[in-house]
Amino acid sequence: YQGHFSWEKYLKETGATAAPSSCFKQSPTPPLNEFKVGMKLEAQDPRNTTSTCIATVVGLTGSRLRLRLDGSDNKNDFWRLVDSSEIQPIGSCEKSGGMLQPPLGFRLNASSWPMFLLKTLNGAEMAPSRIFHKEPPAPEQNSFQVGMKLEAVDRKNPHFICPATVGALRGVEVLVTFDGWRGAFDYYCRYDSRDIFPVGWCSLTGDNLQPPGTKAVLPKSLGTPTEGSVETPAMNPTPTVGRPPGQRGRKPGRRKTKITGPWSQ
Ligand code: MLY
Repeated sequence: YQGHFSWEKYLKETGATAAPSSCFKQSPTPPLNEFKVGMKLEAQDPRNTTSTCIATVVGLTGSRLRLRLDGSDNKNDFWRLVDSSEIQPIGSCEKSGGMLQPPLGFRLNASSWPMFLLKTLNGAEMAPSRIFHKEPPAPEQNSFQVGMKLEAVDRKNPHFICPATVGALRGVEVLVTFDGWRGAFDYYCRYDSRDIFPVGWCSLTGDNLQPPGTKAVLPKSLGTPTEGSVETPAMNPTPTVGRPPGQRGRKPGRRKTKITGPWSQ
């Protein structure tokens, strides 16, 4: 589901190009999501990655699962692709000689973990191993280029996937900048991160792609040196009347102006 956002129009308007799918550690065709709400599986605890825990599928979105660790609260849900190496069928941990651990912030006394584990698995619907997919291989190197467009998970709001632009490169890392959000949600990640996807991913998985934000970024010539300026000129309406030279730069106070895009369908 794309809402009213059209990549085709947006790429034309911004004069930008989409990062080729060969840049990403993602399957060329998104993996089929056959999980069901309520199914249980094993997952690495995102807050304590050396622990393997029991998780329940509490939601489905495209090729991703919304997971909640059994014995945890509902404030720490996390999202994983169905071909993530961080999830596995129940029994995998024991097979490899490991022991299932309570999640960080287990809501009961640690001594009640063994009994809790028995009860949580008793009569549970366990996700069958055939619906887990093998993690795709990583590309050999970082082949992103500054300015390329992509779809990326907003890590502060990980249920959102949004239009983004490569803002910078730093070795194996990529600066993911969210279009129309003036830097507030940007992050560096490895080029083979599972949180970045080629343009068109959400329309293939049926995931909901957010439209770009509406916060204008001032052109480089008008912004302060620290201000983001990675968006293309087409995105940055230049004021028709400028302030006299010497008084240039950002006016004090919060800029209220919102822009609406020409990229709507
Ligand atoms: N209510 C939040 C959500 C922001 C989401 C930004 N993402 C999509 C880049 C806010 O306005 O801060």
